[in-house]
Amino acid sequence: APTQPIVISTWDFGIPANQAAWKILNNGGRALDAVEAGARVPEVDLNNHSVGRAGYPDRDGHVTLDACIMDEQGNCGAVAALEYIDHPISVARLVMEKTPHVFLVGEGAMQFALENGFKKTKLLTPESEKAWKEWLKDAKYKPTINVENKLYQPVDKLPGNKFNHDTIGMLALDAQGNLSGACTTSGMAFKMRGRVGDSPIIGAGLYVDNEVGGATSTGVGEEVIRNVGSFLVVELMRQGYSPEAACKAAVDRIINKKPAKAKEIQVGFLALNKKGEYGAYAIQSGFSYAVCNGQKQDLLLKSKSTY
Ligand code: SD4
Repeated sequence: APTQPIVISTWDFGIPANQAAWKILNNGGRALDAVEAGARVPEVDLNNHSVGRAGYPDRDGHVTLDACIMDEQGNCGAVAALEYIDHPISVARLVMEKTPHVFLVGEGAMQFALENGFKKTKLLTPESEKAWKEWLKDAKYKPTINVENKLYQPVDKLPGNKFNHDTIGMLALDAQGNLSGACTTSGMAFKMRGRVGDSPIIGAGLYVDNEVGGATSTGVGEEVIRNVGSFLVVELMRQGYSPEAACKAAVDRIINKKPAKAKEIQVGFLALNKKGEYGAYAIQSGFSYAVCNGQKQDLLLKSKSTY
């Protein structure tokens, strides 16, 4: 039976991303095409320092990108530590569609992208370089929790927000009733060279099961990986949890294992089920998400949180 399409994504920069996805969904297009098109928006937004081009570099100054994508048949593709390519989500999709593999990393991922027509592009912008050099001055290498809604401000107007690490995770349901998801990030700002977070890891940063729903995450990836967060959220929805209740249970899992540490970090989950119901939950306040459907294309909601 035909369903009402919907697309949801993490953070305020999810609004323009959703709108790109919506153009496809609203024309009867496939959720997979929608999430790819949506994720490509922040990937080239030079004001966004946590996804794609202009993302903050690692602590040695290299911008390294992580992304994954998953479709309604359970196919998936991922790239991690990809350098010099500004649409990692599209490379991830090609890994899914054109190789026998799921996950390419580093040099090999870049080589695959170049062989498939992607152009080598400098991803470090003067602004991001400046933020990195600022950070180097008294680098404590301690990521702090997000300060919401500051991502569109120039770096030098972001005191205390230089370690921001926010990812776009997007989930869509199309008119055929099929679900897909995408997740793309430059990872934790000023991370160690070679560090990979949850975002490109199927089951951690993203998971989609077309019978049940999809989930994605943002925040400190290490905690999400340890708890296989997005898979957990989907499995809880399978057991009958609402999207929000499933996200909360996954957050509780993280908090209960390490209560002291959890007070200092942010993790947020976002979920969409097969009926088009959605919800989110985060450790800390300040996690927002964007919802776009036939009624409204630029809705921004605040997630509930424990702290
Ligand atoms: C990561 N979760 O690399 C990703 C990016 C991030 O808020 O930090 N998102 O850990």
